[in-house]
Amino acid sequence: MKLEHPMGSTPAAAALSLEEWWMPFTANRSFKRAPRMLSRAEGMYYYTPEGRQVLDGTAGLWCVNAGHSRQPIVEAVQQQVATMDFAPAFNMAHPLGFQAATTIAKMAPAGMQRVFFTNSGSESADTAIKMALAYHRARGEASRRIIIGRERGYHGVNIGGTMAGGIPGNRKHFPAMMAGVDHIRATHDLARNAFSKGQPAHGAEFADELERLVAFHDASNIAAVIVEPMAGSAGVLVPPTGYLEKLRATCDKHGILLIFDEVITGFGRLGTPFASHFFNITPDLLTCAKAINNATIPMGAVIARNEIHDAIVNGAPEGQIEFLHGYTYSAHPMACAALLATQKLYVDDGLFERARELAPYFEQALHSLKGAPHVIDIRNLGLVGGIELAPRDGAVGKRGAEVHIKCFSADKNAALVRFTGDILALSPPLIIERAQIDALVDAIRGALATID
Ligand code: PXG
Repeated sequence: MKLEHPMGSTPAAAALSLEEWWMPFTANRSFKRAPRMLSRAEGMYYYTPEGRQVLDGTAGLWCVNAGHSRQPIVEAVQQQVATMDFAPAFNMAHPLGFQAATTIAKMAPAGMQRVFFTNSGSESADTAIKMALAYHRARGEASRRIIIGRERGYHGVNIGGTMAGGIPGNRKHFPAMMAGVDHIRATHDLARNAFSKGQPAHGAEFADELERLVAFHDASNIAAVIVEPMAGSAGVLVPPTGYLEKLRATCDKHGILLIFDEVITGFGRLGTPFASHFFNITPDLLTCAKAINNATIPMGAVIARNEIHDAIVNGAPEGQIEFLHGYTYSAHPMACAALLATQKLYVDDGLFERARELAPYFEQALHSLKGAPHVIDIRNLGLVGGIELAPRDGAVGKRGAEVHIKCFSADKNAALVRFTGDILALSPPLIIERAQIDALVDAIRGALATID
């Protein structure tokens, strides 16, 4: 469609046709009746077409960890598009792809130094599932095909991730796309753990469910368990103390691969490169995306234990493609350029350490909302926060949506806050200042005071 505005200007919603863009994960009709638009971003802030400043409480969608439009990343991408816009990665390569993989491998847990590039978290999840199946087949255990996910898990929207995922609404229209999945229960336990700070004390025994499923399906049929070490999308579900250790031990005992989906927790969100470092548990496969390159250009990756790579690659005849999988845009040169600039910025600015140092302040600020209207739980880990509201009678999810809209629309101290049903989620860029943490919490406090 012809642009009716000069390049660089940002038309208000009224000047646009809103019909054609079928928006993702959006209530299209109600959104288009009252659109919320963003047109510029810098550092900790978004700006609307009318020029309102909105504090970014969610790092975009959990992804802009270094803050918006950072100059070193901007310059790296500009330079790359002018130097080489695209290069194929199937039986061809470019140096940036290797540099990007080496950079990620250096920060990955010990023994996980093989990196496969994708373009999103969804693609990373499906790639990891395929790797798990290929690994068992390469070792002569082709019967290991069942994937175990967890209720309330989110692994994106491709077939593997949809089936392994545990959010009922995301699955119900697509039954039986992938046979051979089962799920352990979610770890959320409001009765015992409400208002926990950091990891909740109760619930390690939720991991015992895995033994039940092993007994039911038999280990010889199970390929992998996929979980988010800390579940983000379903409403910030922090793993109880000892839970992940149990999952790891059960997987080890039965030869099952453990996949950590670190699409949200990767790259400093918990104050460490990965959640695997934070919890000191090494998975077999680790999926990531989002903050890998500050969400500048779509990109994701699967980081594999060396042994998994070796079993698949060395197990195939020399000269043949070993893993029949990949994307046109795997290791896209611009995504790699953004990755290298982003990872350098994380180090130069000490952003992971900064997240670690800020976490106690963030925790305290967040928990000051205890006692505010409708708040029934507050959860936090690193620079992630979840605030659970009591649902309104007969209108589950409405309160969460209203807080989101009120925070965004406020004339003063507007803030972008995510909501999943009646759970608010916070995941600010790691550059956030203490005063901005206060402003974010105040924005929510103000919105809570005005809704019924
Ligand atoms: N795994 C996890 C753990 C995720 O959080 C994906 C996979 C899929 O990534 P892509 O790049 O394909 O979208 C995600 C994505 C939210 C929200 O508000 C979370 C995500 C995406 C959009 C919104 O909680 N997570």
